[in-house]
Amino acid sequence: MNTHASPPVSHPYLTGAAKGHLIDGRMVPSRSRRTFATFNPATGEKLADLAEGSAEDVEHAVRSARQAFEGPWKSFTPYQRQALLVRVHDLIDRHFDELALLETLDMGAPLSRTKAFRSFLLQAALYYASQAVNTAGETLPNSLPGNFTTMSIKAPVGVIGGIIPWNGPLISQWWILGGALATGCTVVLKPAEDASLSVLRMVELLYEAGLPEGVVNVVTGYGAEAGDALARHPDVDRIAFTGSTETGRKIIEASTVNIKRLQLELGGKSPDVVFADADLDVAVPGAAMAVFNNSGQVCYAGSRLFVQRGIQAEFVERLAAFGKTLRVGNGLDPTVNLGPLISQKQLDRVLGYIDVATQEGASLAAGGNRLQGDLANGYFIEPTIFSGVGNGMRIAREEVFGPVVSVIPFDDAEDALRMANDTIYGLGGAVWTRDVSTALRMANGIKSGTVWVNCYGVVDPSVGFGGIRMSGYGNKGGPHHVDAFLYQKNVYINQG
Ligand code: TXE
Repeated sequence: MNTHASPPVSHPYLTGAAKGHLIDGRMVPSRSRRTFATFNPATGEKLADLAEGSAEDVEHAVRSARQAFEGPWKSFTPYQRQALLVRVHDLIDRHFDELALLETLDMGAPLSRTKAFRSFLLQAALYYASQAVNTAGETLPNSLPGNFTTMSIKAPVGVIGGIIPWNGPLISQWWILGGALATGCTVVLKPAEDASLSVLRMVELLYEAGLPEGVVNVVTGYGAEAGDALARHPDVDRIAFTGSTETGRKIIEASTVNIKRLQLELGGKSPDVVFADADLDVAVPGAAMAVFNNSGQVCYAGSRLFVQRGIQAEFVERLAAFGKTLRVGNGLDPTVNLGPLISQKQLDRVLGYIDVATQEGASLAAGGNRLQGDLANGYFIEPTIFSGVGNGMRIAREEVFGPVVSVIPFDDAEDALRMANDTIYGLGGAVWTRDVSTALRMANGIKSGTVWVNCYGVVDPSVGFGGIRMSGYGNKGGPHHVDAFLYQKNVYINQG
C-alpha cells in the first residue's frame, strides 16, 4: 500500500530568495520584511520562504485593486475580458504540468489527482469567458404616471477579497478569479499559509495573459493577521471565503465594518446513503473515494456513510478490501492514489478523532494508523473505516477532514433521511440505488446544497455547488455565482 518515491524536482519558486506578495503586477516583499516557510507535507522538507503579510500589505494590495477597478480595468469591454480569459485558458493549458507540480509539492495531493484538474480548470476559464458577455440587465414594466422607461443594469461590485484554503488552491482560486474577471471586479487573494505556491504562479500567468496591473493581487501570510485585515478592510466590497465554520464566523463579524457581501463555503459532514439495491461494484469504490479522495481533505467528503442494514457486513468488507488497493505515498509518484495530510496540526486532529471514535465504541474495521518507515517524515494516515457508528457520536457529528469514514446502518429511506439531516451542516450528500423513486425521494429530502445520485463529488463550473446551514451560503460556479459579483442598479428615466 505504501510508496515513497520522491523524484528530484526543480522549479524557480523552490530556489533563491523569499517569494513576495504579488501587488500591482509585481512581486514585492512584506513592508515588515518578515517571511515564513512553506513545507512539503510528504517529506517535511522546506520548499520556499514566502512574504508574511500584515495589515500594511493588505492596505497596499487593496489600494492597488481599487485603483485598477477605477482605472484601466474599467475601460475593458466585455469582449476584452472574454478574450483575456481565453488567453488565460491557453496559458493554463501550456503550464498545467508546472501548476500541478507546485500544488502536489505544496499541499500533498498526488499528481494522479491534481492532473485530473486540467480539464476542470480549462473548462472553468472558458465558462467564465462565456459569462463575460452574458451579464445583461433587463427592461422592466412600470405603472408610473407619465412617461417612464425603467430598467435594471448590472454593475461590478468592486474589490473582492478572496480567502482560500489549502486543500485545493488550484481550483479554489478559480471560484473567485473567474467571477471577478468575467464581471470587471478586482481582487486581493489571501491563500492559505500552508499552500500558496500555485496561487502565486496562477496569478503570474494572468499577468502574462495581459491583465492590467493591480486587477488581481496576492498577499501571502497567516489568517489571523493578513486574512483578518482583508476581511475587515473598509474598501473591500465582497469576501469569498472557503474554510472552517469557526473562521467563517469570524469573517462574518469582521465584515460588519462596511457590511460586505459574503460568500462562505464552510465545513461539512455529508451523508452518503447506500441502499441494498445499489450496484455495489460502483457504490463500493464510489463511496470509498467520496471520503478518501484527497485523503479526506474535501469540504463535501461523504464522511457519514449510511448503509442499509441488510448489506452492511458485506459492504464494510468490500470497502476495506478496496481501501487496501489504494496506494498511499508521495504524490510525485504517478501511481499514488492518496497523499499526506497537509500538516502536523491536521495529523494531530485526525488521529485525535480516531482515538475519540474508538473510545466512543465505534469498531475499527480498517486502518487507523499513521504510516511509518519511509513515510515517517510526512503526515500520512491509512484509509480508515469505522463501522457500527451511531449518528450521535462525535466521529459522526464533527468534521474530521481526514481519510476516515463512519459507517452507520439504517433500515429504510425514512430512517436514512432522518439521520442524514440530523447534522448542523448541509454541503454535499449522495444516494446509491437502482430505484428512481428512491433516488428522487433522497435527492428531494437531503438538506444540502448538492446531492449526487450514483456518483459522488462531480462538479462542473457551469453548475457549481454551495452549502446551506452551517456549511455557509452562496454558490461557487453556475450563472448565479457570476451574478454575485454584480449588483443590480435600477434606473428610472423620466421621458417627460
Ligand atoms: O481552516 P481556516 P484551517 C476545515 C477542516 C479543517 C479545519 C481547520 O475541518 O480541519 O477547517 O483548517 C484563513 N480571518 N476546513 O485551520 O482557519 C486561513 O489563513 C480571515 C474546511 O486551515 O478556516 C486560510 O487561508 N482569514 C475547508 C483560510 O482562512 C482567516 C477547507 C482557511 O483556514 C482567519 C479548509 C481569520 N481570522 C479547512 N483565520 C473547506 N470548506 O473546504 C484563518 N484564516
